[in-house]
Amino acid sequence: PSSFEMTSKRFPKLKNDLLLRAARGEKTERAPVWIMRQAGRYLPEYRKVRAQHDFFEICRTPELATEVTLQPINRFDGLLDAAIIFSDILIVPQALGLEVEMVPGHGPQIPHPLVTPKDLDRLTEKVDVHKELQYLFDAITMTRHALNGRVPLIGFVGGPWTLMSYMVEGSSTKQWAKVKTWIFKYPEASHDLLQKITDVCVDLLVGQARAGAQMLQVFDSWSGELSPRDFEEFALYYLTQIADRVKSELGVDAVPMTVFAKNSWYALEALSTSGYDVVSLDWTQSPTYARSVTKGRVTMQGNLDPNVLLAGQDVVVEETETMVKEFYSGDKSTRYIANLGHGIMQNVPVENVEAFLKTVHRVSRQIVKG
Ligand code: 1CP
Repeated sequence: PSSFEMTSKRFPKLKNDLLLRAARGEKTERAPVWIMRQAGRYLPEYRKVRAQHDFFEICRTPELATEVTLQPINRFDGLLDAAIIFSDILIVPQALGLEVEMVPGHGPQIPHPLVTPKDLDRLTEKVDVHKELQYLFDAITMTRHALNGRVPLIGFVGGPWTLMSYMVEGSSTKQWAKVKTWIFKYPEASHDLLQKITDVCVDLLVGQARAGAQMLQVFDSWSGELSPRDFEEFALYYLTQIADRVKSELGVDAVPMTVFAKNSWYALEALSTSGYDVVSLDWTQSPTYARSVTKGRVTMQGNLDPNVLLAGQDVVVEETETMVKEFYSGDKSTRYIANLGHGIMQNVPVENVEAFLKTVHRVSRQIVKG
């Protein structure tokens, strides 16, 4: 066994396994809850670390990544049921040989994006994730120890389509004209690129689980830009491949996996049979609709509009209560993990986050108790 596998056997015992039980479809005494992008700019303690260090420097320094991952766990002590490792989806394009900068106020920028299929020659032929991204595995192992079993640790990657979008657009242009040109004008090269990205994602997820991640999430944040047919060909095919390959490579050590294909409401049924244990929902589909489509095959995660947290605390409580009740709809055995429908915004008041978490605890516990 590798050094990771050796270390993993000595991890502290998990004291709160609500998230993992909910993911596997087991009964929980209340809904587990965590927040996409919970470690980040809405926290003053994060901004303090960020003022002293470059974004990717934090990712690459296990001590800093561990510190930042634990910030929301410590601040909302006992209220969060998961930690998610501090990193970014864009470490995959970096491993493939593209330069990525994090420009404050603008998000990620790739100064030399892929323009035509000829540019695929610029990508690293065969990526060794242990050479390029070992720091992530080290950060995960260190964080898992530092968590001391308080909550499970989630590892993640970006979905291949979303990563291809960044690699071709060069930033989050929110227009997708360049990457759409690729799929319509160069479909074969697009598939070559998506497959290359997928191979790295598989290795990266397997490595994260072996390093100590207890659950894995794939963020396909821009999948909703595709037509249903193109989603199937350019996104779903690779998402399914990731779940299959990661689970078979991990074998008996497989961990639950979540897929988040934002705005791809039309694909909900397909996603619920794509090999993932959990489907993370954005706010554009109602819990009632999601229940009726997924029929208990998977655990549903989500889906409060992140903008609700910008309103008053009374609104946060009311909206959260309505969401939780609708997910359960009177059925205590509903497979459910509470979350937002997308990442938390940077200007959210911290008290509203606490109100969201406390409301999920209170309302879901009440429902399950009956
Ligand atoms: O707490 C956590 O959730 C862990 C850290 C995390 C995660 C899961 C970060 C830190 N990024 C991500 C995933 C990620 N990154 C996604 C998928 C989830 C989502 O859609 O929100 C995407 C699309 C990115 C790309 C990215 N990186 C963006 C989005 C740009 C856009 O177009 O909206 C941004 C702003 C970043 C930078 C970033 N990543 C993470 C943080 C805290 C930040 C802020 C950068 C800073 O501190 O300057």
